[in-house]
Amino acid sequence: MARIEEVAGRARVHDTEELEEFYQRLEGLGTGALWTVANEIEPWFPMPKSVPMHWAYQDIRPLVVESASLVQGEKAGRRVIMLVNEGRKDISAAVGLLYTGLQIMNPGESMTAHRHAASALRFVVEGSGAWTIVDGDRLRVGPNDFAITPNGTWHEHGNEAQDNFVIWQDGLDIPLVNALDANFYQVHPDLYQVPGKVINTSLLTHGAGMLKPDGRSWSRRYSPCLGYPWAMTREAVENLGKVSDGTVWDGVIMEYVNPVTGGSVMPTMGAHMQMLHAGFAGQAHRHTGSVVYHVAEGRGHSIINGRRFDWKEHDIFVVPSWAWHEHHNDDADNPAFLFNFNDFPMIHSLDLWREESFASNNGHQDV
Ligand code: GTQ
Repeated sequence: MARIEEVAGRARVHDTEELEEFYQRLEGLGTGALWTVANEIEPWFPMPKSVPMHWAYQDIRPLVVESASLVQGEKAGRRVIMLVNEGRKDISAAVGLLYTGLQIMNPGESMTAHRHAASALRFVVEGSGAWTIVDGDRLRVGPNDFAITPNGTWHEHGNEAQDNFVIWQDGLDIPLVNALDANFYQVHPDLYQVPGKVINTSLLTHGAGMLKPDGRSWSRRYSPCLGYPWAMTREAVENLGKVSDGTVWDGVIMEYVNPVTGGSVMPTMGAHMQMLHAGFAGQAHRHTGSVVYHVAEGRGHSIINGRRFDWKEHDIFVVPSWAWHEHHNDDADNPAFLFNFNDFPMIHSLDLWREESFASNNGHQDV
C-alpha cells in the first residue's frame, strides 16, 4: 500500500483495481511503479530505523562477565556482547550503520589474528593488561584509551594481566560495509602475528603531534597512530577548556585525528572526546550522521528526540541521524567526559552533512 501524501510534487496515486492488476504484472517482470514507494524512499528528511537507546553499564556488565565463563574466547573468535538497536536487529547495528559491543578477555587470554574490510576501533572500559597487534605493531591499552584497527589490517588482541579480566568496547562499520556488499574476511595464515620488537611503535613515533623526516610519505587513508592514551586525551580536552568555552551544544569537544593529515582517524569512522564542564546544560541540535557515545567519566543526562536518558560512567547511548539531542552534566562540581565514535567522515566526504540548532529552528520537530 503506497504512502499517499496529498501535496503537490509528492506521490498521490490512489490504488484502483485496474492499477493493482497493473502492479502485479510489473512485479512479475521484476519491475515496479516508482510512485508506489516514492514517498518512502525519498523522505522529506532522514527517517532512521534506529531509535535513541541507552545501555546502563551496571545492567550489561554482569552478563558480559558471565559470558567469560560460558564460552571460550578461542571458540567464539571474539567474546562480545553486542548492543543492538531495537530498529536495526536485522543488521546487528547499534545505530545507523555502526556496530558496537562489549568484549571481555580473561587473564592470559589471546584471540587469533584476522583481517576484514570492516574497520574497527576500541575504547577500553576496565582492566589493565590489554594489548592489540595491528599489522605487527603491538600496542598496550588501558582504561579509557582509544585504539584503531583500520580496514584491511591484520589484528589480534589479548590480555596479559594475571588476575583481572579486561572489558573494552568495540566499534565497527560492519553494517556499512555489508550494506555496500564489500566485506571480506580472512583468518591469518599463521593464526598469530609476530610483533615487532618495540611495543607501542606507532605511539612512540606519532604520539606527540610531531612528524619524522619521511612522516608525510604515509599514504594510507587511516591514522598511522594506532593508539590515543587517556591521560593525553583528557589533558588535551581539559587544556582546550582553559582557553575556550567550547560550543553551546557539545561543550569542549575535540576530534582524534590522523597526525599526518589532520583528518579523521579512519575514512569511515571518526571519534571525539568531549568535556561538559560542571553543571553544563547543553542546547539541542541535530545533524546527519549517527553517533555512539560512551561515558568516560561523570554523570548526567541527554535528551534525545524528547526522551530523557540518565547516564553515568561507562554507560553507552546512541543518537540516530537527524535526532535532536542535548547533553547535561548533572554534577555541579566535576566535569563529565563523553567519548563518541560516528560515521561523520563518510557523511562529510559524500557532502551529506546538514546541521541545525533547535533555537534557530524555533523548535519545529519535523522539517
Ligand atoms: O575485533 O575484529 O566486536 O571482527 C566484532 C567483529 C570485534 C574484531 C567485534 C570483529 C571484531
